[in-house]
Parts: sequence; structure tokens; C-alpha cells
Amino acid sequence: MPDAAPSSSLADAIKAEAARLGFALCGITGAEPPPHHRAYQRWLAEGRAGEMLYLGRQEPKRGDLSLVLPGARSVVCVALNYSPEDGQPAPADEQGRGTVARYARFDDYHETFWARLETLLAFIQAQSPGAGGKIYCDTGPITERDLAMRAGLGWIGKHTNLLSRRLGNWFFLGEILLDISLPADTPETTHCGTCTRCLPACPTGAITAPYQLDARRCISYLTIELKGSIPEDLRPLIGTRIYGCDDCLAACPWNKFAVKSEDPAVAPRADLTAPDLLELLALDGDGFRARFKNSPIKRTKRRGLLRNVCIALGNLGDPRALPALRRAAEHDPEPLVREHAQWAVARLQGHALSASGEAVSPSRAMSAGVSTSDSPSGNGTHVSGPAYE
Ligand code: B12
Ligand code: SF4
Ligand code: SF4
Repeated sequence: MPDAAPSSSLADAIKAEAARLGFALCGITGAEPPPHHRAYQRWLAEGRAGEMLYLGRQEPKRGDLSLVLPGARSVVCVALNYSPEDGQPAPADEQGRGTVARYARFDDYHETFWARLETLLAFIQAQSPGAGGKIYCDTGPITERDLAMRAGLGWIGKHTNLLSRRLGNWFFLGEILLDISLPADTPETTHCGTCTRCLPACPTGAITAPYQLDARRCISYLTIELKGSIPEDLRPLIGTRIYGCDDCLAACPWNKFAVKSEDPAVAPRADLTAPDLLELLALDGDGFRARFKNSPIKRTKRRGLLRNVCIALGNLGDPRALPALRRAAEHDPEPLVREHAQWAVARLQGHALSASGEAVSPSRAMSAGVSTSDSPSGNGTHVSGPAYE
């Protein structure tokens, strides 16, 4: 697009349209490289991205937005609030239920979000004919939190997520890259102060220092992004979390300003909020596809979710899960599921023995071939957090 003076009336109109579309926040920044690109490069070089190899492939584009959209000039950043009513994470359930991160308790947000961003881009193009634009939300080669902070939406907290004085930290980010100039908003400054609550709240110690996340230890990575076997030393720390994790976010005191979202697109689905673990373990391929058709959980495929379910059942310590776990350990068609079911069986047997006064590690119980009663009267130890080891 030819040079033109940035139009503040267009910027105001975009923000009004974003609000009409249900975005809780909207701000604008220039298309210069994101401020923490060096930190991103270091993070990659240290191997902290684990198996998320796409993050390395995206590096050049993330550092130069004109490789994403030739002539990129501005970025419109928006936030979609998904704050639930209660302000607390769902408690780990004592009746054999798994914990799903809040953002995955409703239909896949990517589709809703994408459709609204398309409407917003069409609005911009109607106001500014010929403007080129590209939409992103989560999947693209841009560093969303960095850009959103520069657009004034909030600041990157020590847990590495963006938080806002108006919303706390329960919101998604989305962007429209544009090849037209728009007046930039004032970047937000950090307001974490001396607070460090999110660091010890992490069950696996994944936040290794303020603003530093080792994704390889993050339960969100382990339960969603990692395709293979979950490292054994981390399994007990995962508790009953079967898809994502919210602990560092839930610890943040700024959530007292969170406003419950009334958006029907993010209304929690009862069947996704605390699913029954044995019911999930019984799903075959068709059952999995039918149940998670519109849910973000389909991302893990059946094998990934059942892997997580086995870990949760092992951690719950209820021996009533043993028959189903033994069946999975022997007969599940997926080697990944069989391996995690074997781990869970061994762990439950270890629980049962230690409850009877004998200290036995799951691996010793496994190698000794120790068996235990499947009786529902078994006094299963309920385990649900980092303190249970
Ligand atoms: C890869 C990824 C992950 C990975 C890695 C997470 C991470 N922190 O990077 C995993 C799978 C672990 C993950 C988990 C989650 N994710 Co995620 N994820 C992404 C993705 C695709 C890329 C993130 C990225 O670039 N990481 C690179 C590394 C280097 O980033 P970093 O560790 O945060 O380091 C940066 C900062 O710390 C900063 N920095 C360094 N030093 C300093 C110093 C100061 C003072 C400051 C201010 C900043 C700063 O610079 C670094 C480079 O930018 C983005 C979407 C996108 N394209 O941006 C979504 C995104 C970040 N994820 C999101 C969400 C919701 C989550 C979860 C909450 C989901 C869940 N409940 O399970 C968790 C939160 C875990 C956590 N504590 O971060 C949202 C966050 C929304 C928000 N309000 O911030 C995003 C933006 C998706 C979206 N469009 O909404 N995610
Ligand atoms: S999402 Fe969970 S595991 Fe990941 S950094 Fe936050 S508290 Fe730790
Ligand atoms: S818990 Fe404290 S340190 Fe962590 S992000 Fe929130 S305000 Fe910042």
C-alpha cells in the first residue's frame, strides 16, 4: 500500500468493531520485530521448546513480519476473554475424574476466534479498500504475547502469559497483520512487582526463573504437544491433569479483576469439564472422534489422551481402576497406551502396598509382579497435586 498518514479515525472504528464482535481488548502496534526476539532465539537454542520443532522453523518470520506479510506495517491485537464464573480451577475430583484446563472446556476456540477475525479484517478492508491483511490466532509464526504487550493489551507476567489489569489472565490472543499504517497504542508496562506466586505454584518446576519457561517440564506441553512417552519422573507430578494445566495462571492475584465471560462461544461444556477417567479409557477410535469432534482435545488423538488418562488413574490411587488398566495394559491397540497403563498398574500396586505399611515403589512392585485386590472397598489414596509424592 502507498504511504498514507496513519488514520486515528480508522483505528477507533476498528476498536469499536472489535468490541462489537466480542473482543474484550483491542490495541494496535507497528510491525517492527517483537521486543523479546533475542530471548526467543536463546530459548530455542537451549532446547526449551522440546519437540515443538515448528517453533524453530518459524524463527525467521517471527523476527521479520514482512516475511509473513510483504509490506507489513501494523498489527491489530485482540483478546477473547474466557474467564469462567468461579475464579478457581476445577478441583481434582475424588470420584475418578480428570482435570481439563479451562481453555479446553468449550468447543475449539480457534474456529470461533478465526471467524470473528475474518469479519474484523473484512470490516477493515471495507474502510480501507486494497489493504492487505493476514489473520493469526495461536498457530502462526508470530510471537503473540510480545506484540500484544506492545499494543498495550497487557504485560507478560513471570509465568510468561499475558495478563491485564482489566481481565486477569484468562484470555486468548489473536492478531491481524496489515500493510497499512495505523497509529500505535502505548505499550503496557509490567505490574508483577515483587510478586512471585506463580513460580512455586507450578507442579513440575517448569517456570525455572521469572519469565523463563522450560516447556519440556510444562504439563501443558507434556499432555498436549508431546506425542510420545511422558518422562517417568514427571508422571507423578501431573496429578489428574489430562489436558493442559492452569496452576500458574490460577495463582495470579490479578485474576481478582477477571470479569466472567458471557460469550456463549466459551461457555464450559459439562462433558469436558471433569470427564470420568474410566469412561475415557474405554473409548475406541470412533468413540473418541465422536466425543471430541468439536473440542480442542481432539489434538492429542485417542492415543495421547488415553496416555494421559492412564497417568491420572495411576496418580489417583484408586484400586477400582485396576481391572480396566490391566485390560488396557495388555490389549490396547496402541503401544503408547499399553506402556502408560502398565505404569499406572504398577503405581496403583505400589499405593496399595504402601497403604498396608510397606514402602514399595511402583517400579519395584512391577518387577516383583505383585498383585493386589481389585475390590472397590480398597482404601485408595487420593493424590491430586505436587505434594503427594
Ligand atoms: C508454544 C506455545 C506453548 C508452549 C510453550 C509455552 C510458552 N510459555 O512459550 C506450551 C505447550 C507449554 C504452552 C502452554 C500454554 N499455553 Co501456549 N502457546 C504457545 C505459542 C504457540 C507460542 C509461544 C512462544 O512463542 N513461546 C516461545 C517462548 C520463548 O516464549 P516464553 O517462554 O514465554 O518467553 C518469552 C517471554 O518470557 C519474554 N521474556 C523473556 N524475558 C522477559 C523479561 C521481561 C521483563 C518480560 C516482560 C518478558 C520477557 O520473551 C520470550 C520471547 O517472547 C503461543 C501462540 C503464539 N504464536 O505466540 C501460545 C500461547 C502463548 N499459549 C496460550 C495459552 C492459553 C497456553 C496455556 C495457558 C494453555 C493451558 N492452560 O494449558 C499454557 C500456559 C503455560 C505457560 N505458563 O506459558 C495463549 C496465551 C494467552 C495469554 N493470555 O498469554 C497463546 C498466546 C495462544 C493464544 N493465541 O491465545 N503454549
Ligand atoms: S501450565 Fe502448569 S506446568 Fe505449565 S508452567 Fe504453568 S503451572 Fe507449570
Ligand atoms: S502470579 Fe505474580 S508474578 Fe506471577 S504473573 Fe501474576 S502477578 Fe506476576
